[in-house]
Amino acid sequence: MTSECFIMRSRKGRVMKKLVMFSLIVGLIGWFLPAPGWTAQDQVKPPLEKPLPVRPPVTIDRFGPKDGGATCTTAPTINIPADLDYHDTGTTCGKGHNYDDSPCTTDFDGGEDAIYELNVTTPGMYPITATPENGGSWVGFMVTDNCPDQSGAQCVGNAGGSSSASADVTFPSAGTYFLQIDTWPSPDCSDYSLDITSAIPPPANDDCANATVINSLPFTDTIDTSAATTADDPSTDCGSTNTPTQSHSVWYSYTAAASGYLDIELCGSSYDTVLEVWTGSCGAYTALSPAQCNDDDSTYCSKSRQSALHGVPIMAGTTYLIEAMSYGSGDGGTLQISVAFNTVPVELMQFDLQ
Ligand SMILES: [Ca+2]
Ligand SMILES: [Ca+2]
Ligand SMILES: [Ca+2]
Repeated sequence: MTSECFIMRSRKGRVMKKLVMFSLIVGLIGWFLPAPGWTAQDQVKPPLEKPLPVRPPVTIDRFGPKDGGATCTTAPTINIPADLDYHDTGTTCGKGHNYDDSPCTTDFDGGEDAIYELNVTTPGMYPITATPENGGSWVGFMVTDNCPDQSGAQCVGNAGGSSSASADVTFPSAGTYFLQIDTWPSPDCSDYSLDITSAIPPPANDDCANATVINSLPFTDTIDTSAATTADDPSTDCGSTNTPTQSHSVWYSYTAAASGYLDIELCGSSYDTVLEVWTGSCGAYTALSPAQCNDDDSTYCSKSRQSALHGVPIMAGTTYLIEAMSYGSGDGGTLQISVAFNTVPVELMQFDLQ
């Protein structure tokens, strides 16, 4: 290598070193210089996040789909049987002590009350239960055929208890009724649940059109009339004259094989009965002359409220309709009926024996 070449290489090396140093300095200055538009606040800004969607406030329906109303005019409607089986939760607290003289004459109307309107399209017997909830107690219910503060409102059914109130309530006809849920203070009010379930089927011979046919005598039958109704029943010639009159009726029919007399007894029944015999046809009832109707028999029945008819005159070929009822707004129960035939009235037979 010549000395000139050595000098040339030495100069190139120094130039390269200077270029490298310059590049490093420029890079460091660029690193620390702020970007255009930079402010000091940018340095403390949190990282951008996607905003949460705005949701409507959630309402918790603590007291079920309807809850009772404070008064009859604000009462929600329960359609019977369309809304069955019906379940609701509610409270009487805060609804006011608006009704305290229920026609059901119970002490379970002394607290605050919640009211439901019952729109009954199919009469019959429906189980109703009111149960205290959330630590409540002594809840009762009363069903009436009008708002309980209206003159002439009648009790249709009621129940009460410390832990539950249940009753099979019979709606005698289609129409509007009111259900009052209340307490026997204390407590003055309570949360509750309400259940109304499907109708208990009535006995097969509930209606005259489905009367049990008596083919031969003597005849006996025992049935439960608790769920029997009074649809299309005639006005009776004896028994209660109050409203409602007789209830829980069942029907038997007998076409007389021979002329003579019928002896009919309901003596073994478990409830206060009423008995009448008709001719004609269902819906076009004709009372016998004189009317054959009995409320309380003291000659043949050992109990005090059961019914009997002896010596009912019958003519061969004529169909007789026998109607057995529960007195007034009674509950019905176990009916025991016996029908016998005599050629002479029992009274005359007894007379002959004397
Ligand atoms: Ca009350
Ligand atoms: Ca009936
Ligand atoms: Ca009676």
